[in-house]
Amino acid sequence: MSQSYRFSIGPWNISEGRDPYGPETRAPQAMATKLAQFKKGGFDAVMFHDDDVVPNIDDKNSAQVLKEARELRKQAEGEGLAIEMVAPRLWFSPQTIDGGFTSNRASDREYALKRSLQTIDIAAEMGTDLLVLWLAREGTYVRESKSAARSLQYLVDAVDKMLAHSPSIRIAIEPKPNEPVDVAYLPTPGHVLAFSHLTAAPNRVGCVIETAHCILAGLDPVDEIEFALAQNKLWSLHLNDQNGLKFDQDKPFGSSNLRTAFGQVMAIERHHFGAKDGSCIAFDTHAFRTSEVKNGLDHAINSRKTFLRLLEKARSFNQSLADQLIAARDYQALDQLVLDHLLG
Ligand code: GLO
Ligand code: MG
Repeated sequence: MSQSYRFSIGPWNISEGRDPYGPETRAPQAMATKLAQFKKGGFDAVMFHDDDVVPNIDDKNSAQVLKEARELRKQAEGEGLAIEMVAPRLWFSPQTIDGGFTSNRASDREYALKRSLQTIDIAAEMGTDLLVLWLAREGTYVRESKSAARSLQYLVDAVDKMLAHSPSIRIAIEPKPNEPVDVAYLPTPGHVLAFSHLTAAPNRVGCVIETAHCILAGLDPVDEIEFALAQNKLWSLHLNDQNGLKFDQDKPFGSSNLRTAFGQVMAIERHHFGAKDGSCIAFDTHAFRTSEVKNGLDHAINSRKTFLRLLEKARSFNQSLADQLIAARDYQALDQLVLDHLLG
């Protein structure tokens, strides 16, 4: 029987259209309105930032934070949605303008750790063992401002404290080479997986791979996905697309690089991504600035549709013919076999 996949989505994926050069183009939607759209759109689970769960999180005490987490869990489950993961949104606060874990100020580093430990408590309250760390500001704008070796040690120390805080938490780090920082400390899946082996529990440190982030690093997302899957270290996926080395575009899956999207689906299917542990496929995509509120989730719905169509293509691909062409080293014919299959 064919494997079925679980799809997830974040409330931030219904966004207001703001960019660095202009304000919002759509009115903000309430969490309840967003959750109500997700199941209908074909999604099984939700990803949350800690401050999606608890707005103004820094103004609230621990009991209040956990109470709001329980309430939102109930609300999501009431809509038929599981909670995939929780992530500390460290890049918004005034204490992390120089990075959190790698900031040059000890008080900022303490803040980042405290918030991450609290996010682990939120995750437990919401019934997930997956903490995602997108290390948005852990890097530099000025090379001489920090040391890479010292920053690496700061990151190991922080992750070790998170692992010690909960014996069951799994930490999935989402690498991205740049934006918002000029140069990030864990820019690629290779860096993340090497990093995992420096921590106290390498079996509980893995990665999230996002298509666009691989392209921004000049890497092929297909190979990056397979690299992590081969090591059982891919615990979530952010499928989207990106047109070359520009600003982070979060375009719908397959919309710029259809053949690479096919390759990603082939890798996912070949390695049975999520079959054992229920890992989700998320579409970390955004509406175009011109989209109206009523079409504000179409980018993700369309991404899922494209994924499912490419899944049919992956399942109907003539692999035995491909294998014969590979054995004969007739890569020209193999290339055309893929194109004909996609076009056919
Ligand atoms: C931005 C990231 C971001 C994360 C999300 C989860 O480039 O892709 O969307 O995936 O905040 O931590
Ligand atoms: Mg992402």
